[in-house]
Amino acid sequence: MNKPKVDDTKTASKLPIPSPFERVFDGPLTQDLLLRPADFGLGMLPDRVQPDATTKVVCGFCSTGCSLNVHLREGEAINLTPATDYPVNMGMACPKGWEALAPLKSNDRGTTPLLKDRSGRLQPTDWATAMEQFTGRFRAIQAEHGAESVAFLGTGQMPTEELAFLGALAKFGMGMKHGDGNTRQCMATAVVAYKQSFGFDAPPYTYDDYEHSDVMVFVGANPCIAHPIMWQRVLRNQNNPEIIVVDPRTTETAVAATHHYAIAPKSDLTLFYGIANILISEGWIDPDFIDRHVNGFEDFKQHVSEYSAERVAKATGISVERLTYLALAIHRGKRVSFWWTMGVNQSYEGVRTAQSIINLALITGNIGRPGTGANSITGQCNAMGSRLFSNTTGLLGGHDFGNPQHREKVAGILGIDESVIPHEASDPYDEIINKILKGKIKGLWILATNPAHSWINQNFCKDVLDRLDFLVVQDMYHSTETAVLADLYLPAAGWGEKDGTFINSERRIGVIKKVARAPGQALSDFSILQLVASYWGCQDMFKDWSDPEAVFKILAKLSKDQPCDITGISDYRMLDDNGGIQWPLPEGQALENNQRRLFEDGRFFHADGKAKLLFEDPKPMPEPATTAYPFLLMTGRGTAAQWHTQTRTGKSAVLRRLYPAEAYVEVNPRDAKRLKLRAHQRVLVQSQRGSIDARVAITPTVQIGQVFMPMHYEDVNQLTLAHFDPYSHQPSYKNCAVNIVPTD
Ligand SMILES: Nc1nc2c(c(=O)[nH]1)N[C@H]1C(S)=C(S)[C@@H](COP(=O)(O)OP(=O)(O)OC[C@H]3O[C@@H](n4cnc5c(=O)[nH]c(N)nc54)[C@H](O)[C@@H]3O)O[C@H]1N2
Ligand SMILES: Nc1nc2c(c(=O)[nH]1)N[C@H]1C(S)=C(S)[C@@H](COP(=O)(O)OP(=O)(O)OC[C@H]3O[C@@H](n4cnc5c(=O)[nH]c(N)nc54)[C@H](O)[C@@H]3O)O[C@H]1N2
Ligand code: SF4
Ligand SMILES: [Mo]
Repeated sequence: MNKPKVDDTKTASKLPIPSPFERVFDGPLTQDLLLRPADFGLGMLPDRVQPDATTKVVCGFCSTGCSLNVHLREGEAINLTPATDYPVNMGMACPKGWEALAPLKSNDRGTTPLLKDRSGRLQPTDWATAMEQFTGRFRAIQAEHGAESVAFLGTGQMPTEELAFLGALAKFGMGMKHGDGNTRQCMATAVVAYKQSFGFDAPPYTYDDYEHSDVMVFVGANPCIAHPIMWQRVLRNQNNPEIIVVDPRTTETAVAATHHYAIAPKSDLTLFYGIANILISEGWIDPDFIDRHVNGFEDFKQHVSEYSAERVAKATGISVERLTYLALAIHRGKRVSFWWTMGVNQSYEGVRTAQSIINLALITGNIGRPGTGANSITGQCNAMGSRLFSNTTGLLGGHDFGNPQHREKVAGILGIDESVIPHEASDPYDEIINKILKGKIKGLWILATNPAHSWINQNFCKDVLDRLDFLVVQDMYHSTETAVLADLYLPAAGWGEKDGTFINSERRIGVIKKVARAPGQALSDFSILQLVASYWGCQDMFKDWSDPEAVFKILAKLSKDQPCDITGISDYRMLDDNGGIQWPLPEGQALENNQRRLFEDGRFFHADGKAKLLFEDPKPMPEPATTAYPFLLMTGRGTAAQWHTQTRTGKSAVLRRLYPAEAYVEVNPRDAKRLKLRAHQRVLVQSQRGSIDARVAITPTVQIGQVFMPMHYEDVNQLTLAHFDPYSHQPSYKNCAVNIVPTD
């Protein structure tokens, strides 16, 4: 593999160690910081770490949040091993974690900013020109079309400090009203479901719950592939648990489970209403818990009474006996936990489906005790940081833009004029795309996400991005499907090349550190944000946002008195010394237990302290299979070695050996026989929106009439149908109609 181009004058320096964690710019925030080489050096490691030592860093891929021991020589990472003394992974890591350093050394890393020339080619430029262009063009667009005509799209893969900086800079500093992130594609449904049901976006569990349960129900989740180290925690369970997997496909997780419910796609809502009906009619519920802690039971009971076992069996394809068995298993379990992921969230009725799972936990009193919970598994390493602190849908720190007291509090703590805080949440991602289409948004800043690959109905998405007057893309690589569309590309440092914190699935805040130099002139996103602030002229607003740790302390202040209060966490070192810390930890509370779950006192976050049962009738699938498009296409994760759009995992030779190089479509043997398809044969997979090449993989893991494609291959989203949950606006990636045509 080629070595990245590196500017020797900059990488040769071994700077003194000024503070425990990275201090990129320690001088005043002026444009001459461009001349300061600090961001290009090393030596920003915790002061107690010797240059030839080992330091702990949380993994930057999935939300499990494993800790990795990074081994250093002369202050620079040479390899890593999973940490044995971290409460999350206990010495384990999946292939992505083991290979986490490999993607940093790739010859398509951005080493200078790139600006589109008159002929439409991206040409190298310097940071000063890049910043002048960026701020100049965005200001010009705003002057002509109003402040709202520029927007941003962020990510769940940058540290919380950078996300908060981005959201605050864009909205309070640059006057943007709209910004969203890739967590819309991922967690929005869980966020809305929790907010409505519990009064706050609050996944209640701790990973120890995997080990305490005696019944675990996984819905639309494939942790063997997507969260392999969480699955290891399941395997450590000593209670001989029943593991029930609800998934149309016979996934690796379904095979490892004790029971697999291969339901018809998108029949989950009906299934769980049916199960609730059985539980209620059999008296297999917890009336005392309901009475004290839950609102809406009588209406819910009435609603589910219409879901007879026969009706549910017909809709789901699950026999009445097996439905009864599922209810009985939940009833018999002393500690029942429910887990869900994208098979639920990515749906046109995802919020109500997530709530149908939450409702089961509530009516059976399976929440707030070890081994229980209605538990949404998060996706990306910092999806939760983005949920609480990105300043997009919610105001910094889990606050509401619409709440005047919240605006006053945030303005006071940040020392900013309250008038710069918008009174409404941002438009969601799909609306931002619509507004570009309608010409209302003309400038877009995309950071650490790759929508030209990952957004739903890709051709449309690319057409829309093409309409922008100015597209800025900030990414580690200049080669991503989105970066190549940019008018201005900004080279970013990635995980391992900067400091900050991530919040994992069990609300644990963990530290990432700079253990490698970013190539060439690539800067941490944090530094790029400082530059933008400076060139925009709003650097005074961020004078206290001097480095990631300073921002962490500001965010802790903002969290005061919120359910996610972390005022008791003093600094990064405290996080590091304790194996990460779960929110909440208010000031004055001792950290007695580092495996904490929410709702142990039965108090939820609604004003009356009670949770709500929410429900609604299921809707028909918007694009069912037809004669012309006879298969239902599901998409999702392919292997533990592939990460999303593959910009990072695709760079590791080790990982590349662990998955097929070409896109493939999984087809049931009976369908294959009927269509006379051979294994590995080339086919076109066609939907009403696109037609893509793939190879056939014949496997009984998909049901007849259904096919599956991993999302990691570039073209897959050309097929998907852009439709969304009405409450969460999350795309429904896992259901559209396709046809398969052999081409050789
Ligand atoms: N290796 C790897 N790990 C990852 C990621 C990655 O890209 N690669 N990405 C991370 C991220 S951001 C996320 S969000 C998570 C996603 O983690 P998961 O949600 O576990 O992964 P998916 O494969 O997207 O979807 C899970 C399952 O939903 C099923 N499904 C589809 N339709 C339905 C339905 O109607 N009902 C039910 N019950 N199930 C259905 C699919 O068959 C699939 O097996 O993984 C994280 N971990
Ligand atoms: N068909 C289908 N599509 C899907 C899904 C599905 O199940 N099916 N799942 C959806 C889900 S759950 C998700 S989360 C999305 C993910 O979709 P994306 O967010 O588009 O996927 P990634 O490949 O993770 O993109 C992250 C980008 O950020 C860059 N990057 C990484 N670290 C940094 C950093 O520190 N700074 C900067 N500036 N850049 C960085 C990477 O190089 C990469 O280009 O995909 C969604 N798309
Ligand atoms: S399970 Fe997730 S956090 Fe752990 S090593 Fe793998 S990708 Fe990293
Ligand atoms: Mo995700």
